[in-house]
Amino acid sequence: MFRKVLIANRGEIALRVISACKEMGIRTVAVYSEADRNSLHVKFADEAICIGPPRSAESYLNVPAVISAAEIADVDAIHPGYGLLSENANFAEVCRASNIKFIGPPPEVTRMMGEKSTARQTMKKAKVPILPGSDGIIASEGEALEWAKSVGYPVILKAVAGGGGRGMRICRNAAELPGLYNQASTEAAAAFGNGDLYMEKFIERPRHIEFQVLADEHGNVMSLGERECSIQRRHQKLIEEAPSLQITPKLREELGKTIKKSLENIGYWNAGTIEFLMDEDGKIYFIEMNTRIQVEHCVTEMVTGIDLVKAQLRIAAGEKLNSIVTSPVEIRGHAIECRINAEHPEKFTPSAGKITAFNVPGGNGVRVDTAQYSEGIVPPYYDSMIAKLICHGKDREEAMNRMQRALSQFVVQGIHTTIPLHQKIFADEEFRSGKFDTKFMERFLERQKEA
Ligand code: MV4
Repeated sequence: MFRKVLIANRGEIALRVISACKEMGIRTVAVYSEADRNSLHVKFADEAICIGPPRSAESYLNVPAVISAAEIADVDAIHPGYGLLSENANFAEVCRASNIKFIGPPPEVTRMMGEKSTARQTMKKAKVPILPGSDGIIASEGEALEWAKSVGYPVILKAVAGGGGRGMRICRNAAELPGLYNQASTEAAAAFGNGDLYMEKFIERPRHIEFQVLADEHGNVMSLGERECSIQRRHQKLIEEAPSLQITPKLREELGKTIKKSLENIGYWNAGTIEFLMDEDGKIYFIEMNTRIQVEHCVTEMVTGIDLVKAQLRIAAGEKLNSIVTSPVEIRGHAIECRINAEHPEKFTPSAGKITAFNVPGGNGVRVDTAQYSEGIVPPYYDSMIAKLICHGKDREEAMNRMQRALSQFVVQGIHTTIPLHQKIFADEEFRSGKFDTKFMERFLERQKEA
């Protein structure tokens, strides 16, 4: 096992990784920006190194600064967390060249999956269901028109380098396609430095369902079941749960097997997530793969009892999956996560500043992952998520009731948070019914306006 690990991240995920390391007897090195001097990840790591000014581009995203810190501290490995450098194949390559183990998949696979149309083709070859769409990049408006005609409108244009909704356009007829093609391409070029597009049949009211996988460096892959992530606003997830009410044990088993085979073929390792859309008929289609640990990994941990971050560390140290997960994966009960953001709950504008009071709920079936504390500062430079509140119950009903109880005991003063918004969602009949799709938040916010 590693002697010493550097955590190239901040906030709750940096603390999450530090916690896993502490329990495994691994020494930890935090890196931090000037704005994070008083952060808990700095306080709880064995060592901490300042790597630059507040802005991420000058600190957490500064590859030479992170690598220098790793060399000075003489670490064996780097855990990138999520976001920041976690899906940067160049960073993983620099780690490899510097003889530092990158805790994640090999850079070749990260690069391939980052190229969304290539990922689509790879999954198609492995018999994972994909949506009707283009075979690779669409080079011109003319080609786009041809594909749209063969696939049938509506279609969606997506950036090959994209993800998270940027460089995407929904197109409903041939007349509007050329304009939307140019908009999407221009937006993608500005955002990702790559304007290449591909195309899929557009699903009007999809559910977003994703499968968690673990894979070791000896060719063994395992599915840990799915998460339902349809409650989102502007491509930011607000609530995630496991399992999904839409996935039968049979479908879970079958998809799990298909996913396992597909990832064995490409030489994937470490933790990963396969994203699917489910249409109104319950058919499920691959859309993209995330080659990192995700924010919402905790709901999978709660229902499987598997510590995913410890698993990541053990996989990266060369252990085999069957020594990490020693009994068959079972889904026990139901878990739901609320992302608590420092935002105005109605305007959704960021709310940075000093937290004057902070009370975290606890008790049976409640988990809070946060790096915030009373008198702490929420800096304006980073993602607005300040805590994750995760509740487990014997079934969805108990998990929801527990969440309502825990939300009522979660006190954050001095800044605005999304806690009041979450309380309203958990009182909403459509949410409680479990029958919703990615358009839920639009409908919900309309209902709130009327009320
Ligand atoms: C789609 C889709 C419908 N059909 N693909 C959004 C983020 C990215 N990961 C994939 N996304 C979507 N892909 C097909 N073929 C619907 C979404 C989607 C969405 C699209 C436009 C505006 C808001 C959206 C919210 C959730 C999902």
